[in-house]
Amino acid sequence: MGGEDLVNAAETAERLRNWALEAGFDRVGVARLGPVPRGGALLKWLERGDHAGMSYLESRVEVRLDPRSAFEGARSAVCVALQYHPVAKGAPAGDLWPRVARYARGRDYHNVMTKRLRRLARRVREAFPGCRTKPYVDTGPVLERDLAARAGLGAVGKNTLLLHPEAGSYFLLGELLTSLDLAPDAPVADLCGSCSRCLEACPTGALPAPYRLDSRRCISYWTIEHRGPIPRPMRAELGDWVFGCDLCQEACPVNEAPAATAETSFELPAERSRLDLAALLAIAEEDYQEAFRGSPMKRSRRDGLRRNAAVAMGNRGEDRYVAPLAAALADGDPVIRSHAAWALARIGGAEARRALREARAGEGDPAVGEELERALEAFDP
Ligand code: B12
Ligand code: SF4
Ligand code: SF4
Repeated sequence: MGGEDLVNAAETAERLRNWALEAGFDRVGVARLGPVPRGGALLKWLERGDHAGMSYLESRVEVRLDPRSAFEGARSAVCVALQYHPVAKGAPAGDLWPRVARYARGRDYHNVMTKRLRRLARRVREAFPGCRTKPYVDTGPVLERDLAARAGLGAVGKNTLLLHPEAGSYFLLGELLTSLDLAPDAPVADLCGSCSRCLEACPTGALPAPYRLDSRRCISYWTIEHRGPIPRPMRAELGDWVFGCDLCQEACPVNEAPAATAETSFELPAERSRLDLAALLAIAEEDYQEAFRGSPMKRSRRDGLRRNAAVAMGNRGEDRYVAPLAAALADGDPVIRSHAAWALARIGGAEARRALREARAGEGDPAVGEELERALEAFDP
């Protein structure tokens, strides 16, 4: 690039940065597209099977390794961050909401951020006719943290999340890929140093080494991404998390005073906050659609959330959950019946045992029958 081009690249980047802030993002950075410096880490991650059942991550690996191949002429990215930490200090009340990841309590960030990125893209194309743009929020074959790190939005932490020295890690990422030449921002220096608090705080060993997350052990993976029954040995490890997990962020010193979101749509809506574990376990399709309209929790689907509620109740081990779990032994969904049986055995007591015995007598599904047998063995080993 000649001197004049460099000035243009810097001026254009500055305009786009301002427009991204005007579109409603908290922070913005610019990266020049090119091969991912630690691309080998992605290949190793996939080879080891650390992506668990998320087979979509195996596709378009060449774009993940070099986002220039996203489209013909792709050159730069405007990376954006939006905070989601709730304004209110402390966990929300109830037995359900403190165990729903903070990012997921309000409106779906994909919708909020994609809308804003599209608005930004229109503005860019109007100002630079012929320019090509592509917005992504989780939706594309892009290593978003790597790209955002290159754009100076933070440093990758040992928990694999992007950390910002002042804003912590409770923020979401998106990017607008463009064919424009933009002057890049400088990266942020490492923030972890000798700290390893997140590795110690992860209750399931899903962070077996710095910068490596094993999805096969991650609560976030099982509660959000996994469909169908949860393998029995994993159930006890999920604790009472119903959707996602924030433990490796809660442990992180950069989150000691995290920047709160100005985005009111990320707050837990009052009507949804009335739901508790028992109500979620029994929620009917119509009520589910009403309660979770526009929520990212829909990713788990109704059956996934109900399954997770049963596991959480079992792991909380409180007698008050015996009645709702006993009722779930008659549910139409065999996965719910199986997980309710497991949870009742975990809580124990005469009532739980009676409910399991009754259910075993009338159970027609062999897989659920086996779960009921196993559950009863916990009482009569
Ligand atoms: C698949 C996925 C998951 C999976 C796997 C997570 C993972 N760590 O990869 C599961 C379901 C477990 C998950 C969980 C969560 N996720 Co998620 N997830 C994704 C997704 C779609 C792809 C990630 C991916 O490609 N992973 C592949 C691996 C190989 O990438 P990587 O771990 O980043 O590896 C790179 C670096 O670690 C680095 N590296 C390797 N070695 C070394 C060494 C050093 C020294 C350094 C500096 C770097 C380094 O190089 C690698 C290659 O670039 C992204 C969106 C996207 N398209 O990027 C969101 C994304 C990463 N998730 C996000 C969030 C919010 C979460 C949760 C917090 C949600 C929750 N509360 O439950 C948890 C956090 C768990 C965690 N500790 O990461 C945000 C993160 C925002 C941020 N501040 O970092 C993203 C970016 C979504 C978004 N658009 O905002 N997620
Ligand atoms: S999200 Fe939870 S389970 Fe997953 S790595 Fe972090 S602390 Fe471990
Ligand atoms: S807890 Fe410590 S090691 Fe882990 S990401 Fe935060 S600063 Fe890094």
